[in-house]
Amino acid sequence: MATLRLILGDQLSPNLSSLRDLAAGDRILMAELAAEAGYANHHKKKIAFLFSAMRHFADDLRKAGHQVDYIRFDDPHNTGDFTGEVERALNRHAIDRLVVTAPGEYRLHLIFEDWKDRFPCAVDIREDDRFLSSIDAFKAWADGRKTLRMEFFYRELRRQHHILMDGDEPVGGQWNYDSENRQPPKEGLSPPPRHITPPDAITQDVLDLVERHFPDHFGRLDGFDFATTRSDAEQVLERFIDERLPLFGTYQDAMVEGEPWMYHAHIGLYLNAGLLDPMAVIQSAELAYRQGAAPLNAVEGFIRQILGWREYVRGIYWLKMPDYAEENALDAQRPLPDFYWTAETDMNCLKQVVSETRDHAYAHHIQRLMVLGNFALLAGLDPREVNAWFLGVYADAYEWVELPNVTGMTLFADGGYLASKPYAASGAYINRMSTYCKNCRYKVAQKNGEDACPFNYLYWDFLIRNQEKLRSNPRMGMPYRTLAKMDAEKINRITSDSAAFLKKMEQS
Ligand code: DLZ
Ligand code: SF4
Repeated sequence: MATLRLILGDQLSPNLSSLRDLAAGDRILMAELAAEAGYANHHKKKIAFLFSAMRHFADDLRKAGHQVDYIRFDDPHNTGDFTGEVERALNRHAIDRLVVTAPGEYRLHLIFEDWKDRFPCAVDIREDDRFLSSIDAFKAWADGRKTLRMEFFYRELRRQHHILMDGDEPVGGQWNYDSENRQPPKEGLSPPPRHITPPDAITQDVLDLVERHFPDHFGRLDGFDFATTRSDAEQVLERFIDERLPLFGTYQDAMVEGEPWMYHAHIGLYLNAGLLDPMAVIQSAELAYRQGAAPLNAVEGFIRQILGWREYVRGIYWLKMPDYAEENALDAQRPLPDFYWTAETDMNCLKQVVSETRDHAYAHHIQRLMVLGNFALLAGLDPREVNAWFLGVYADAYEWVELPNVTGMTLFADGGYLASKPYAASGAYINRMSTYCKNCRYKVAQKNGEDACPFNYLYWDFLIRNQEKLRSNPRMGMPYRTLAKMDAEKINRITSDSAAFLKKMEQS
């Protein structure tokens, strides 16, 4: 009798817990599945990336002498979901034990737990220990705290893993250097090109398959240049550390029309699929600082995203599911407007960011949070629809990371559990941090009327609509004091401009 080891599309790591104690005669199962490709409107490039990375990973396992059952998407016997494929594998081989690393999404957690009763063999679901904090450790940290703030969790992990520490003190004397970051884009800013990986024969096959089978999915497939192997992903990382990390911190929030990558690493998709290990990435960045190749504000800011934020949102996800997916604290009900799919809108910031998302299955964090997310928050878009969109369109998105970022951080739909205040902003923020406004049909300096930037009146309309829920938030004191001083006529103009804009948006 042998063990069947199931590996999911985002578990492409040789040190995966389900691959430990691999013995001669064991079978590894990987499958390209309709259910996984179809539970969200996944971007075509995301599907192509995962299928190609899965095929490369399977080839590496075979080269290392392991027996892999790899079920291709167009295999006529492919049942389309994990349960069906495990069932078929159990019928093909003499198996007495199924081993799988815990999935990254709650919907699969429920299905995998169900297997314990369903299948005749033993089912061993192992911890996913590719993270720097376990789910149990996060729960213990969260226990008894009323609100959870990333900054304190991050400091503990810095100490625990001895990252950017001088003895017991943070390097440089501060934990956080964001005061030196977040500069607006400078005139003529020209980030160095990122590393690209031309498609090999495996990727080309997958691109043809995705073109044939997923014509209606969101996004463009042409120009696919993502890494699909560990070694290529490492090259992407190396090139980022050498060329763009030094200015990453300074310009991490800046948005420049026609520059989708800026000084960002574009490694989230590799980390989240298992092609890069978080600790190795963190250590490479720290080494760059120790060798004087990158400044502390950049390195600390970059490491905080991985050691702090990424671990923290995962902890929140597993702490709060399944209820977290239903949260809608601001009772937002408006359907997602079509322009999130088509990019057809006169608001240039949204047009640019949706277009880049469509072309690359990527946008950076401020484009997501302060353009797409900010609009969704101000317009009161339904969190379920906004979550479904973010889950599909980004190559790095899985529910464990997407849901807390959208429901908690972006939409304040958890009522302030994750974020201390809503990230609501008027057009002035987008104008300061981007080059979008100068090419926009709307006037960012205008507050009301036909030509006014919609973010301007929608911002105040949001505060008016939600004052019962938000006024007592200490971090919202300033805008509510300003609102209290507004005369009735001004408030009338805000609400009527907003109503007219939103009505038109719903009708188009
Ligand atoms: C996202 C995704 C897609 C598009 N396709 C597959 C697939 O065909 N086979 C597979 O094993 N995994 C796929 N995935 C990743 C899974 O959806 C992912 O493992 C879960 O969402 C848990 O994070
Ligand atoms: Fe966006 Fe307003 Fe600027 Fe236009 S003017 S790009 S809508 S922020």
